[in-house]
Amino acid sequence: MNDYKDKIKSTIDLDELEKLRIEIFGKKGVLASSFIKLKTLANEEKKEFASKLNILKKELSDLLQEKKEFLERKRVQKVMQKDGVDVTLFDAACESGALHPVQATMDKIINYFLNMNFEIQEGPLVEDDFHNFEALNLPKYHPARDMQDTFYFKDSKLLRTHTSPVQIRTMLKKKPPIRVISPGAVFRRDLDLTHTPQFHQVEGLVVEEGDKVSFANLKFILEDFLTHIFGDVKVRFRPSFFPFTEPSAEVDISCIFCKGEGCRVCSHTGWIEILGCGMVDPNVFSAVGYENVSGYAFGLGIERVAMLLHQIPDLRSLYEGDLRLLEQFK
Ligand code: 2U9
Repeated sequence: MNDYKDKIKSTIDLDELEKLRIEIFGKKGVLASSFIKLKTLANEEKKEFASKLNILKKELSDLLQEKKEFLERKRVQKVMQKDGVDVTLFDAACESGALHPVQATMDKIINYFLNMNFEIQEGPLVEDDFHNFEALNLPKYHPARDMQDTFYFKDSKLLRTHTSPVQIRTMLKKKPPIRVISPGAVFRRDLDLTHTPQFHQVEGLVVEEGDKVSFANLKFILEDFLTHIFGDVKVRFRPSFFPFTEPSAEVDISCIFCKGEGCRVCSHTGWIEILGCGMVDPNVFSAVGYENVSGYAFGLGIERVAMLLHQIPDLRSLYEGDLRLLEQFK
């Protein structure tokens, strides 16, 4: 039996060790037959043999366990040497990722408005006609509802074409004062250098009772916002039209590339259109059951801001997942 101690000590293979274990401890192993032999001995001899056998059993069991742990450690070391992988090692060359330029731009815009005491509101991407169009003073015959602009589902549901339905839902839920921005994805059937079928907007809405909210309030916040995002730029308001605001304006910044001198980006005008805004149309307030209130609203496309900030010429490249583009934003 003592042979087995040497055999265990000289084994260098886990499979071989397992065979030895079965030879010793198995049902038909040497220990089992020794215990059978024990029964045939006379009382005096039995006692001595049993004690020796039990000591040996313990020794063999300890030896086996020790050797097993040793060989297992060896096996792991061998695999690590061969494959060269140690996941616990610090890799100084490890590359970290970065926020997508659209997300980074979105965060920058959201942070400005959070600091200005606006709250964030989100809503469903699949909308209905009332929240996306009707309540926003976009009547049935309005061209913006055209099949060419809107993605429709079979059951008269649609993909929201702007985030304005979020503000409609907010007004239906609570009374003024309201001071919210709604960032998120919107969808339009459009694809070219400056349009993708999904893009992102941030819209803002401020409503108070009575005539407290004025165009001057709107002008102040947007001028402050645009110089916060684009630095030292001039801001100009141009009269415009939107169904949901009256009066309405489009807002331009002086071209950040040519400083207003005129270049290809600004079509030699010196100005770049950046957002739309206005005083909320009374028809919109009526649609949500608001009376005797005043408010302003604005909206801007995030991709457009990201394109200008990072000088990206083709909007589609933002969504192709090309590492050569994405790696520039680390
Ligand atoms: C409510 C009432 C009014 C949101 C507004 C614009 C003007 C606007 C465009 C900018 C570029 C959309 O992403 S874009 O194509 N937006 O010009 N958006 S006023 O007016 C609202 C919103 C909600 C209840």
